[in-house]
Amino acid sequence: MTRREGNAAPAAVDRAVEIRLVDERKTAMIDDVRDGLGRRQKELPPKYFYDERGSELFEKITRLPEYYLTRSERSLLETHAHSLVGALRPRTLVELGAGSAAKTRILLDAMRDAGCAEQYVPVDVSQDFLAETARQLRTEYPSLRVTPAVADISTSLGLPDHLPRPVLFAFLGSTIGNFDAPSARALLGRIRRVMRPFDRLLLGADLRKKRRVVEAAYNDGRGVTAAFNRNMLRVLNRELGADFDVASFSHRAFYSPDRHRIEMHLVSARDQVVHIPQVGDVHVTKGETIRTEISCKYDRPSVRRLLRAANLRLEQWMTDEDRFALAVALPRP
Ligand code: SAH
Ligand code: AVI
Repeated sequence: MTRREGNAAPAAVDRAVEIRLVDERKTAMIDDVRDGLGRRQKELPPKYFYDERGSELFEKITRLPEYYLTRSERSLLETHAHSLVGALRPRTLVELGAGSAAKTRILLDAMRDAGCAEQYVPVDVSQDFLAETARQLRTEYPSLRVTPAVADISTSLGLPDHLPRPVLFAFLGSTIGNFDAPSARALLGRIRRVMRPFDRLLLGADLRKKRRVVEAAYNDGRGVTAAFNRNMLRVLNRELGADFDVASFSHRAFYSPDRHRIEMHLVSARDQVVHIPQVGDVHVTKGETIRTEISCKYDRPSVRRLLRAANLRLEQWMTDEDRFALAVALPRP
């Protein structure tokens, strides 16, 4: 049964659900902040970048000359979408971390051209941004059923019960790289458990390459990535009533070749105490950093291993001059 089919008046049910979701988000945020800022290397989960402003800043990042990821993935999708969709003929596209779904239009167009497009389920934590994405897509694809799901995919996918099969699950943009290995395995395992034999996963993965190229992508000349990074503190100030002095934190991003990942940090310019209601006082020393994101980079064997650990099998591997890869995976029995 969907939410709107219950006995209570739909508006009242929706309001109650919304209040519960806001409460749950706040409780989870307090737990995450207490846990993350209590560690020796302070850290905060990257999902808190994405309020409406954060999502818009990310969109700006995708247009930066240094940020090759989006352009590479787009060109791969343009080259391969029709043959992928032609082979699978998915009736549903589920997209995790959909954001503005800018590149998704390439898949949706291919599904429409193949005459198989029935339903699109964009899943994202960024509630208002997701609602706007869904609104625009309903206008652009009037015969497509667009059913957005607000969910934190690190705990649950939040999918509707009955989806027309086969389903193509898309996890694009190399967002998988923002999860450490155990969380990435758990997330892919969650996807695997809702897959049926003819469903497929389309995974975007940024590839290992020269340090200078990767570091430039996360240290753009216009300071958009720095603003995106600092936005997390603004989110915590607004949602938790914290008093981070945002201007006293600077952006740092570096590639760790041993761990094959970018780390993004906020560096404190001075000794300070941050007051966070329901968390307490957090002491930050001059030069101390808060890690806000990791962005793992892959090669074919590491993607294959990651998929395998989640009981998925790599079926197809497409790359764009070894900058970025699209992997197609099927469920192992
Ligand atoms: N897929 C798009 C957007 C990538 S940005 C692209 O390829 O350009 C990452 C997206 O994932 C954002 O929209 C963000 O809100 C969402 N996101 C990040 N962490 C998430 C989480 N834990 N659960 C659900 N969505 C998440
Ligand atoms: C969403 N994610 C894959 C981006 C990345 O490249 O890791 C987020 C980002 N962080 C800084 N710039 C972009």
